[in-house]
Amino acid sequence: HDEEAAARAAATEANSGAPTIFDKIISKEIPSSIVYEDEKVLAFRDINPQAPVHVLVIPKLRDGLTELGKAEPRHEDILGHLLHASKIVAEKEGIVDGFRVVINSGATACQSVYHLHLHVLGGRQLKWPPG
Ligand code: IU
Repeated sequence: HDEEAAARAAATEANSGAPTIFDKIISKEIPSSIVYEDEKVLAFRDINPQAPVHVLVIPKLRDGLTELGKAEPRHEDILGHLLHASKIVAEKEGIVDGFRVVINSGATACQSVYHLHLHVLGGRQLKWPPG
């Protein structure tokens, strides 16, 4: 499949340390709709929203976290920080009573950008299981 080949090519590139588009979003070279920001993380609206609220929460420093599957013990603090930031985003967006946090890790899970990101989804009735 072309889509899978493209995802694998992106994964190979990212794992070689190549920057992703999220670096330009972090540096604000590419504008985004920022929902929350602190010294460690940035949360911005997904350009292709899958729900009324669809926000991506990312670490400002990738530090080898191209995907969750590459996490190491040194990443524990940032992983916790990202999860807590997701809750802050849900609160700010008015969906804290019902929302979903998703991490796609690897091409098989349809990860397309190789800089770890949490998807915060809500604002409608969500279905289970996801596709
Ligand atoms: P994924 O888990 O790697 O598949 O998610 C990547 C997401 O990044 C996806 O939902 C895209 O719509 C989103 N995105 C974005 O918000 N802005 C961009 O410039 C690009 C992708 I490229």
